[in-house]
Amino acid sequence: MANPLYDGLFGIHAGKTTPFLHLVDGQVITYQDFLTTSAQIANVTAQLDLNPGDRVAVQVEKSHEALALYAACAQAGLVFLPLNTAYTVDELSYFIENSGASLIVCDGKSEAELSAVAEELGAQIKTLNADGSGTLMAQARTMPKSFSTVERQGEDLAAFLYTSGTTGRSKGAMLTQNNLLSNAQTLVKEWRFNADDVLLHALPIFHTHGLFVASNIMLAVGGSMIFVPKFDLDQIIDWMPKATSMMGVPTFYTRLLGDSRFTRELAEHMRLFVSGSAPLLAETHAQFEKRTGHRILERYGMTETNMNTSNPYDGERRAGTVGFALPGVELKITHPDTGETLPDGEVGQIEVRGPNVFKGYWQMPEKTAAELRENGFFITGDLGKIDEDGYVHIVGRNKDLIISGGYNIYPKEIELVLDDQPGVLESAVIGVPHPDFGETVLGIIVPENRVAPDVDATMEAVRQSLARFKHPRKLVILDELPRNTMGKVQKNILREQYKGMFAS
Ligand code: MCA
Ligand code: AMP
Repeated sequence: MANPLYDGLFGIHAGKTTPFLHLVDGQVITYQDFLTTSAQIANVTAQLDLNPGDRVAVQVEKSHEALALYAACAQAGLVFLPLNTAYTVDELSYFIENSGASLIVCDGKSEAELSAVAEELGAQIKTLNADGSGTLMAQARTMPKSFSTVERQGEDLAAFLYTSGTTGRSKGAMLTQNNLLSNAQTLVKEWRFNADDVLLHALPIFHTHGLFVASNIMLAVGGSMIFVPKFDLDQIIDWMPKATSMMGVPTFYTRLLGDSRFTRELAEHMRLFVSGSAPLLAETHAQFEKRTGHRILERYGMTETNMNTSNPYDGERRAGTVGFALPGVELKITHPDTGETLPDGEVGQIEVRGPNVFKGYWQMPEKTAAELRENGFFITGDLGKIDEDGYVHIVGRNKDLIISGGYNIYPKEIELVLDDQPGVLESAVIGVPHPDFGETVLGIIVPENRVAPDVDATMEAVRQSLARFKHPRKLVILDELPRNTMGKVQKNILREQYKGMFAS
């Protein structure tokens, strides 16, 4: 094949006039419309002199043109680098510089600030707004409607997704064409998707879940998606009768359960509800079944690996577990110190190997070597066990990570900002239970000389540098942090102490 990812997900639909995207304003984008737009965008990248392997950093609202930009990158052999729309200019500058992006595509609202960054780093810049306006599409519309697909191999890079680290520096996870394509094809089979499926798509398209799981699956199978710009209960409830399936983070399901319009009748015709990105409480699973008669199918994945495990489509979907390793994926539980495989039932670190596992972190060989073993097993940083029936349970994390509403937050990144503020001696950031987001961020600061620092000014500094979803929902002042004999901050004690802070 000339370009496995493009051919396997997009090229196969050439000439099809069946719907691909149903937009909430009633517009329908057929497969051929979509491919025409993506070919026109690919022609723009050629005119900008981009070469295969160049990175395209994209921070735009969800739209059909934004998805077509992903297809265009695949067709032109470019590396697609989607970025959370909540990121601040500080955060973006790092990603753009670290990836060496040749082209930045951003919303018109960010153009002025990002132009300065682009100029400094020698990148070109185009705009794409939520309604499709902006300089990218203005140029694309003048371009030929077909593009000669650039030849690529399965091992060539298709995307970078940045994932933060325990040191506070984000790492660019390099995903190959094969990583993405093989996982989508596996999931199509496992979850029984077919061309008649209509997926209710309310996830953002800048992360694995909304882009490489939801969108790639529907592309692989030739189905359609109801493309909702963001999770909005009214729109979800309005559109659900037209869908067959939905994918979401646990917050989607708890919010639906909190709305009396979400009834058994509304969900009756649905074929499948999938949950992932964060733990689904067994209680939510049970409530959902009671309300709708459907058992949510929970699966487990990571940016670096796409999807690793899934509960069975047929067979028992066991609450509180993430099911079994997907076909082609090997999963083992190992001792965190020795790396030896542990017997079933024992808790250890989860390691995975398979065609889904990424190639490494961009320009970070030491970090790659620390997490991706030479034998191909990736150390996930999640702690788990395999029960007597083979179901995988995630029981904790061997990494300092908070997952809020499906977004990952690395405390170190916030602590670095807090520690820098006047009057702050040191800080600890922890995740505590939250009824809507699952977990939320709590910041604990220790003042210098026991004089309380200016909390408002400290929060303002956080706002300047970090995306909203990372902001501590509260800052608590403590005289000192609990430490063990080695001097390490005992976050478990703090988590226990503050666990009720946001309880419902
Ligand atoms: C928005 N806000 C958040 C979050 N989202 N705060 C904490 N955690 C969040 N997740 C803030 C906003 O800045 C705003 O602040 C307020 O909350 C409301 O914003 P709004 O845009 O209205 O958002 P929302 O409706 O509250 O959003 C919640 C959400 C959204 C729908 C759950 O976060 C979402 O779509 N999450 C999905 C994330 C996802 O796709 N994760 C997959 C990653 P203020 O209150 O000040 O106005 S991929 C992954 O994890 C792996 C690979 C996997 O296995 O899938
Ligand atoms: P990310 O960095 O966005 O790739 O997030 C990956 C992390 O999300 C995993 O390492 C897990 O800690 C977590 N995760 C994903 N799916 C699940 C799930 N179903 N249950 C519990 N944790 C999950």
